[in-house]
Amino acid sequence: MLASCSPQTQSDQADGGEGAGSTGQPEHDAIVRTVCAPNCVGSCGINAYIKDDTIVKVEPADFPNEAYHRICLRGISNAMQRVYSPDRVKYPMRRVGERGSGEWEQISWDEAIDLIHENMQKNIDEYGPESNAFISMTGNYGVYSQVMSGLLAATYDGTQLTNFGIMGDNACNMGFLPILGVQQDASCWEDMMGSKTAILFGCNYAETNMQEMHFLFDAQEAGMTLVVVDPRFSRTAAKADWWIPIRPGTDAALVLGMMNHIVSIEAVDEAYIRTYTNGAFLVDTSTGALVRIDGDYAVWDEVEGVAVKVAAVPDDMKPAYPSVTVSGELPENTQVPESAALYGEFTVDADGGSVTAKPAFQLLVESLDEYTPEAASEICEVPAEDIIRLAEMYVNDTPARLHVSQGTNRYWNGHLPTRALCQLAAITGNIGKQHANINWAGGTLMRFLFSLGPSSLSPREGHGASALPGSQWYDLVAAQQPHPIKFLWTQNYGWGTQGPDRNKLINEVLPQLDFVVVSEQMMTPGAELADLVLPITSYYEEDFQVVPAWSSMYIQVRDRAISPQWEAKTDYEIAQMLAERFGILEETEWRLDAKEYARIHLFEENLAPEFSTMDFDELCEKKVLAANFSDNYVAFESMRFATPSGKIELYTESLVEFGEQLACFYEPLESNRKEKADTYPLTFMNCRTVYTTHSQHAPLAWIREVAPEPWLEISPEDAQERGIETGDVVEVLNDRGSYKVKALVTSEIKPGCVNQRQGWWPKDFVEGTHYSSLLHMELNPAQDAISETNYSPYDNLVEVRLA
Ligand SMILES: Nc1nc2c(c(=O)[nH]1)N[C@H]1C(S)=C(S)[C@@H](COP(=O)(O)OP(=O)(O)OC[C@H]3O[C@@H](n4cnc5c(=O)[nH]c(N)nc54)[C@H](O)[C@@H]3O)O[C@H]1N2
Ligand SMILES: Nc1nc2c(c(=O)[nH]1)N[C@H]1C(S)=C(S)[C@@H](COP(=O)(O)OP(=O)(O)OC[C@H]3O[C@@H](n4cnc5c(=O)[nH]c(N)nc54)[C@H](O)[C@@H]3O)O[C@H]1N2
Ligand code: SF4
Ligand SMILES: [Mo]
Repeated sequence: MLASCSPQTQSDQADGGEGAGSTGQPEHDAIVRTVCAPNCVGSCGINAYIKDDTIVKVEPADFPNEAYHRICLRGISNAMQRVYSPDRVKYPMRRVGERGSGEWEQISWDEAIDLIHENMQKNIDEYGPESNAFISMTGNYGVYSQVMSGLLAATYDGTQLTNFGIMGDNACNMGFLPILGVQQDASCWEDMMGSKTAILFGCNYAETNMQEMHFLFDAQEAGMTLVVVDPRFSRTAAKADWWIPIRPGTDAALVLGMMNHIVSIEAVDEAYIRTYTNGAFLVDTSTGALVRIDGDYAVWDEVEGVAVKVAAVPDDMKPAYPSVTVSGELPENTQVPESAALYGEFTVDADGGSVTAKPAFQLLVESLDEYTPEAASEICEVPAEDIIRLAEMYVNDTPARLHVSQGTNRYWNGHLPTRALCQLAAITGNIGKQHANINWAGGTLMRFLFSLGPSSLSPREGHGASALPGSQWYDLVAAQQPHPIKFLWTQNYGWGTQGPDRNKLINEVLPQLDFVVVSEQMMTPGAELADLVLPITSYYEEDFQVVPAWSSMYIQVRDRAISPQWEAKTDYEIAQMLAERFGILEETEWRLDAKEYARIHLFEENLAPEFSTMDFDELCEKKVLAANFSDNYVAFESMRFATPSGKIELYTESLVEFGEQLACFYEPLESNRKEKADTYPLTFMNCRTVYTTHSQHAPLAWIREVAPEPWLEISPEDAQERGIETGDVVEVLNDRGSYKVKALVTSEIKPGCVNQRQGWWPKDFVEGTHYSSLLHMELNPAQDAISETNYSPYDNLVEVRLA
């Protein structure tokens, strides 16, 4: 296929070019602006210096906002070492020995495509098209790589296994959704300058958003106090003004304790609660349902002494996420009167008869009764006086911002901390406020993916995917339910290291699959278990890709810097080859090259005007362009919400049956206070490390120089009890499995939990064991009611002993 956007090479008399050693630059024929984006949040722009079709150097590329001008050791090692690694998948490889035996034969691309076609067609004929299943993950932030499973499933009426739950990033989303009506949002990083206080829950930005850490430093220098809540003295905690160690999985209790204190000192913003939330809405105390009068919501008018109606904001006046655009004045009947009660109990003539009702905020206050700072302290192991100090800091040292991220999200109850934080921000009037707000994720990445509607993702008219929850894929395949699944094709997914319960995967799931295809850059632990492995281009070889960012409001395009290595192809090209083999290329959108597909289906048809109004040609020419959000974007600025009422829903009617109508706390599934802890007393966390993005960089030589091997972080107290010293090989075990690793005894981790940095491969551990064998994938019914159970890799009890 032809290169798409004309390569923006600079012929650079000014800074070097052939033989211009005097500038300090290596000899090069061209500098190509491209993007590094291995799901590390950054999406750094990269200038790749090319000599004889080989990368000789990379450096940060210019950005319209120089605050995003950056690069890191992972990015450099990726360009210089991963691209040229002997472990790249070089050719299509067909398994010849037993699965996993490592015996392969090289085949041609034609043979590979024939094999896929033959297996898919056989399944279509014998079991129906949905027996062919597809899943993509996040290894490449490029849009095509992330949506490829959806595009393929839609083309061949196959099963798309959704990826958000099994990815493990969905719990914070499920904290946001009920109360704010969107899965995630955050003010832009620039908004931090001007904050007086920032409180981070489960965010290790210094390692996982290292590219953004300078925004925190700048704000601190300008007077912001940084507080980090984390069971570990993380790199971010090390830079904080105050580190608050917490028992894993208990942040919701801490936040409920803060709220209890804030209510008791009357520091809530009543006018804000009345106007922007459903706090004044009456709730039928016998059923938990919101009171309706003539179908509208109701509030108690304290001046008139009667219940009055409040209408929901009409759907067309709410922002349609991922867009934030709203128009029109809100109708009078949607406004809550200033005299609406927030407290009390009333008898109300509602639809269906007379009921006893209380304002939702009254119920919220009552729900906090059991979370006095002392009671919360007993749960989360943060001293009560610290909970009080933190609460007072939050309401007094303003503007104060809350950040939540994945550390809290990886427990079975992981949606609850975010829910509680949204509630805390709402009752103190902080949502939608500059330099304040509740901030979770943000940037363009998820917005862009969520703004691709059916027309963007349906390359073949009249055909479509059927979705099954990826969080259940092991069980569904193992049981061949709700229908046979015989073929699995994965892209962009390191499932050999990144998934749960390795023993179940190998013993119960894979045997049910007749044919497994893995599209990969490297021979990963997942690829090793496949029947066919397809060689995929690196970022530097892709001919065209659209790359949003989780960190900024920019979109970038990537085009080819060097020729594809060996026989690598892009996921897009492979899909085109398959369409041709099925004889449908010309009748489907696969006939378009990747750039034209993007122009029409990713941009013109994009559901969010913030993206659809971007000038695609200008984007291709400049390679980086801001999406059309406001400068210094502040999340929820419109103060309209895509919830049923159009307001912040402190009270969620649809979760009454789960007892989660208001933020609450329950112990993690495998809490270190439950009975199981008698046998397996330690919470097993697997946080990220700055040295690798998931499984991608861990094997690279330059990374190995600074992070040569994995280790298990364990506190001196827990180590001493077990006679463990730094360097000892230990066995980490539970009822699902075990693995062996060297111990690192460190006071940087709270007693009662241990941490294994994630991303290492089985071959990095003693005897080829792997921590994924310890991890469960239990479903959570409340999460399934909101969206889809989140994989909770830190919610696993283990014991550690000398091996
Ligand atoms: N270098 C690097 N960067 C990455 C990635 C990578 O693999 N490597 N991965 C990217 C991806 S996909 C993601 S999802 C993000 C995730 O990035 P983060 O959201 O930062 O997630 P984690 O590293 O899982 O955890 C953050 C912190 O939460 C703490 N923590 C653990 N349990 C709890 C708890 O119960 N309460 C609280 N308050 N804190 C807790 C951990 O000790 C850790 O320091 O990082 C992205 N950035
Ligand atoms: N135990 C445990 N498991 C976890 C987590 C955890 O904390 N602990 N974190 C979870 C989280 S938050 C996330 S986001 C996931 C991440 O899970 P993954 O996205 O699976 O993680 P990676 O290791 O980056 O693997 C991606 C693979 O995609 C390949 N790849 C890169 N570019 C392309 C491309 O263009 N096409 C194709 N076909 N392949 C490509 C890479 O070579 C790499 O092997 O892991 C989850 N799993
Ligand atoms: S690995 Fe991440 S931070 Fe490093 S250069 Fe690449 S995108 Fe940037
Ligand atoms: Mo993630």
